[in-house]
Amino acid sequence: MKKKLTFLLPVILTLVVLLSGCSTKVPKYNAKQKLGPQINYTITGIDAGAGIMASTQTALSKYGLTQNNWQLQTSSTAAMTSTLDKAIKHKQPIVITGWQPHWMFTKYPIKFLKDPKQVYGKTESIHTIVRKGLQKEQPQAYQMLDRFNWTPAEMSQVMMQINNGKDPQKAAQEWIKANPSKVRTWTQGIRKVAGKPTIKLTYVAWDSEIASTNVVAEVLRSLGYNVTTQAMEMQPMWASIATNVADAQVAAWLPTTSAKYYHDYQGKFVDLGPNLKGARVGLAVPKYMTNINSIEDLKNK
Ligand code: PBE
Repeated sequence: MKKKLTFLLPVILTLVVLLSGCSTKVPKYNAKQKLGPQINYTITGIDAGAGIMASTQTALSKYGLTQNNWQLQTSSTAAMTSTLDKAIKHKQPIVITGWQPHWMFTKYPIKFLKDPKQVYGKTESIHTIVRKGLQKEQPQAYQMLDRFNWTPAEMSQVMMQINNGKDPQKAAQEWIKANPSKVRTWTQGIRKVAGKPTIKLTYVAWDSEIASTNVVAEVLRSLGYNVTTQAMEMQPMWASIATNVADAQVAAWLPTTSAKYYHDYQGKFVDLGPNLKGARVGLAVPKYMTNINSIEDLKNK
């Protein structure tokens, strides 16, 4: 009996997988039916620590969606974009946590939902945050970090290369090579340092931050620094700067997305201001969901 069961187990498991595969197959988006039930009142999110997740929880309550059974599903950027990919292939309904710059807006026909209550804010800037004392101890690195700034289009170029499979460091090196005049505005007049002092950069492994951190790291290396980069969750990233364990991060989405940590650690870091302007955060849906244009539509349509 036992033997038979062991033999049957793989067969049973395969059946279960196949059957559940069928039952989770969502039908195409139907504009004539309420959206909520079509997607189980679920917004597809990313990693729990991301600011966009906290903002989305606020949105759920401010727009009265929590009482309406709406929920936010935690996953990862990679899992979310792969779910989005499948939904779009089959014209299925989906609501995701979206942001720009990101290749999801280049690769897929998606649109931001209007946010009349301004939960996610209008536009955001990404700021460079360094530890106290860096200016005094590593003035060249400080100066380069202070000057570092680029456009969403420039960041997207690096992100796209990485999304196409290029190694992030290689993508950063190639972008630097292809954009010498831009890079010069960050480095001109800064003399190279001797003795290879170490600069520690921390970041969260979001696509935008993988791109920016690698570019900054390569430029600092060209100035003679030994640069280490370490990926971590958002809270430890802020803590690493506040406790002088790391030197800098270029991943502070403000004024809304990183607001919690910006306020929690206020006074324990130096804010060098925006390195990128015109970022945006919100909820997004495929463009074929033509009647869903505002977060309010999640409740009413
Ligand atoms: N993001 C990308 C991050 C910041 C960078 C929007 C996913 C977040 O904290 O939500």
